[in-house]
Amino acid sequence: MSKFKNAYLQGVYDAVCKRNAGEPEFLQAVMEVLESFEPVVAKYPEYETNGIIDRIVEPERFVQFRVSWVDDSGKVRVNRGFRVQFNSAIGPYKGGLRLHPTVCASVIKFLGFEQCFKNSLTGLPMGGGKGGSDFDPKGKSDGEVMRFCQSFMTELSKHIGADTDVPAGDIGVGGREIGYMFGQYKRLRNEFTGVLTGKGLSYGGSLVRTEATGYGLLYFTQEMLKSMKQDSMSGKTVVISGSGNVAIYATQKAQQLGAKVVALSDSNGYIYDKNGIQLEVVRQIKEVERGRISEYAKRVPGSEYQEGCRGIWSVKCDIALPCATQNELDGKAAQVLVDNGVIAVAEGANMPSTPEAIEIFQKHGVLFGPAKAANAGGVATSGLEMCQNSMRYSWTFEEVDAKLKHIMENIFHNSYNASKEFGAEGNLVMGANIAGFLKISDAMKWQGIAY
Ligand code: NDP
Ligand code: 2IT
Repeated sequence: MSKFKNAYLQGVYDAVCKRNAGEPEFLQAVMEVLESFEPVVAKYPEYETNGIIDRIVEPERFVQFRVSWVDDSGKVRVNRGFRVQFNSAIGPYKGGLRLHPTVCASVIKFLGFEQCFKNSLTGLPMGGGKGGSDFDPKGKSDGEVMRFCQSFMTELSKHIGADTDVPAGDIGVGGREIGYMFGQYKRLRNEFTGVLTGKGLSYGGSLVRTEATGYGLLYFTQEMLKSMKQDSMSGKTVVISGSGNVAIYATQKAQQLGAKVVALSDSNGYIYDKNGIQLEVVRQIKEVERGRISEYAKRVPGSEYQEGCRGIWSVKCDIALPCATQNELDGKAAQVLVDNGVIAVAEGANMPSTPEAIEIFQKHGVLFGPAKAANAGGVATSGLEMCQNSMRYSWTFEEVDAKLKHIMENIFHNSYNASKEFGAEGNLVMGANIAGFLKISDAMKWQGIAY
C-alpha cells in the first residue's frame, strides 16, 4: 500500500527500506522526515531531478570498528565503535557520541540523519554526524572508562578533525569522557585543536555548553508558549523524564522561569515530589555520586519513588519534557498526558515520542516541539565553542547564553514560518524538517553531484 502521495518520495522510501532492512529506528526517522516533504517536492520538482532526497537519506560515510580495552581485573574486553558522517553540505560533520549498550547501526544512523536537519536549523555552518559504542559506562571505574575512551579515539582519530568532523557528548558521554578522548587525540596528533566540543573550561570548552541543551529546550518552549498561546512557563507544573545532562539543566531553567518540576526519572523508575524537585539533591546523586534516582526519595521527605520509568507520564502536568531516550513516550502515554490536561510537549531527547504519540498530541491541539528544533541548543552551543576555538578567544557566560536564547527563538520562528508557508500552520514537526532541509538541499544543489 502506498504511504506517500508523491511517487518520488514513495520510491525513495521503498529503497531506504530495502537498503536498511532491520534498522527500525533509522526507518522511523526517515519516514517522519519524508512525510514532511510532500508539499516541498510538489512545489519544487527539481529536488527529484537533482536526486536530492535520494542522496539525503544515504550517509556519505559510515565507519564501524573494533574497540579493545583491558578491564580492572586484567581481562580483555571488546566493543563495537561507530561513526556516521551523514551530510557535509553546509559544514564539517558535527554530532555527539553515545555510549550505551543499545547502540547499533540503526540508532547511530537515525541520530546522524536527524542531526543534519537540527544543525541546519541552528543557522551555524555544521553538517551532520553521530557516533558511539555499545560500551556501557555504568559500573565502570574511571580507569576503565579512560582505557576504553583512549582505545575508541585511537581509531576514531583517523576519521575526524577540527575542519572535518567534530564529535561531542550524548548519552553516557559527558565531561569526563570528552576529556579522555581529547587527551588521546592530542597525544596521537600532537595538535591542540577544537576537534571535540563539550571540553572542560580549562582546555578550550565553552561556558554554557554543559547547560545548553536543557536551557535551550526551555528557551524554545517559552517562545512556543508565548507565540502560539500567549502563555508562559510561570506557575506551570512540569514533568521531565531522565535525570542526565539534558534533564538536569532543563529542570534548572524551568525553575528559573517560575515553573514547578515535580518528576524526574532514570531507566529504573521515577521520582515524584509534589513540593517541587530539589535540584541540588539530584545533582549530588547524579553528577557527583553517579547514583540512581531512587536515592532522592530516601533523602527528601515527602517525595516518592516508583519502579518503572514509563509510569512518569501518568503524573499530571501542564508541560511534559521527555529528556531520556528514543521512543520513551508512546501512544498510550500520550493519551494519558492529554487526558490529564497537558498543554505543551517539547522533546529534549532525540525522537522520544513515537509516531502514534505525536499524532495524538497534534490531534488534541497540544503544542508540540520536535527534537530537531527543541533540543538544538546543545549543538548550537557546540557551534559557538568551535567559533571561540577558531578565534582562540572565549566569551562570557552571559554572552554565550544570550546567543543561545536568540538561536532557539529563531529556530522556533523559522520552523513556525515554514509550517505556515507549506500549508500546515503550527505543525512544527513539518516546519522544522522543511526549514532544516531547505538550506542543506540548496547547498547540495550548488555543489554538484560528487557525494
Ligand atoms: P545522559 O547520559 O546524561 O542521561 C541520560 C538519561 O536518560 C539518564 O537518566 C538515563 O537513565 C536515561 N536513559 C538513557 N537510556 C535510557 C533508556 N533506554 N530507557 C530509559 N531511560 C534511559 O544523557 P543526556 O542527558 O545527554 O541525553 C539525554 C537525551 O538527550 C538523549 O536522547 C540524547 O540524544 C539527547 N540530547 C543530548 C544532548 C546533549 O548535549 N547531551 C543534545 C541534544 C539531545 P540511566 O542512568 O538509568 O541510564
Ligand atoms: O543530539 C545532539 O544534538 C547532541 N548530542 C549534541 C551534539 C553536539 O555536537 O554538540
